[in-house]
Amino acid sequence: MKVVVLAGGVGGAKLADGIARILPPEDVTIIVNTGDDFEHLGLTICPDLDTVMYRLAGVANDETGWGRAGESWRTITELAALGGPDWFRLGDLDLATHLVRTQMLREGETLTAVTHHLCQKLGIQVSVLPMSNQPAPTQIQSGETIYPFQTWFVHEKWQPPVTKVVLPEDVRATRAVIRAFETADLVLIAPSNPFVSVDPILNVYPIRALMMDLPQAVIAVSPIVGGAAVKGPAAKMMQELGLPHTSRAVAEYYGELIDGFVYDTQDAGSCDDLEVATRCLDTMMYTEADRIRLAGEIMQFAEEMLRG
Ligand code: FO1
Repeated sequence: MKVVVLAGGVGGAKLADGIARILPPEDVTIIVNTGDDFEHLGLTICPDLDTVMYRLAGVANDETGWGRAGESWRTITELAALGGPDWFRLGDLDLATHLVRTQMLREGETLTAVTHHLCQKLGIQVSVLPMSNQPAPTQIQSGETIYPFQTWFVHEKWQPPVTKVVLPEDVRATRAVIRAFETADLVLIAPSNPFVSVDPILNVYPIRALMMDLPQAVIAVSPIVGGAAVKGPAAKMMQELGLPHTSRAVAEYYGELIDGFVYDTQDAGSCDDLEVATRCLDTMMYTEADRIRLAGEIMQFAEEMLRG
């Protein structure tokens, strides 16, 4: 069964890893949000691509969820001593990724080609695709102020209340992304932030239309457990955007886009009367074994759905 996973951030990377560990590599494509990307210190930084690649390569930093395991901070420490900006923490190993990516982009390679190169060097066999080769920066409007995403998320610690998530116009999917949707039997929306990890992917033309039209099944996994986000600002944003911060509200937010919805046992009973098929599972992924178990249970749910 050919599976496409829409992923951004930490939760997305974990489910992508679980799926990658139980299916043949040629059947798995991870489509990653690039709305968090930005230019910083002259480097092109792609946090969600890196979080997904590092997790798939087994070198992710489990404490922070981003960056590399076993990281050192000599360069950023000296950079700060020299008066450079150190609000966005760049580790020494992580910097190597940004340097290689920036150099290859400057030589005219596409972000898709750069990502493929990095995946090969990191020993990743599944296909990891940026949603687009064009810059597609997400901005956060808070009242009269519009923040670049990383300024809001890291520098302001996602505290400014969100009035609106501002997504770019006219961003187009790559041919590889379109082909992945056209050959997919199943599309999984990972437990990522619906507004700043998933919506930016759906905003890329023609991804939302492909997901609505193609006969394959679409299953979303709730990033909200017990009324809170497992990690990050999703629940806070739901409140600020006037939505209940519940897993049910996530299912309703995705609406007709999804055919199935996976939510956590902590919310058992809250989604039973939804129109879409639902499955109540332990969705917490603390360990690799958790990631493999959950991926298997979701695939079983999908197979039952596809068998009809
Ligand atoms: N998130 C932070 O909260 N603080 C940081 O200093 C930080 C540095 C960083 C460096 C590289 C990278 O790939 C990600 C990094 N992140 C950091 C996470 C980043 O803000 C992502 O956009 C979030 O994980 C949301 O996807």
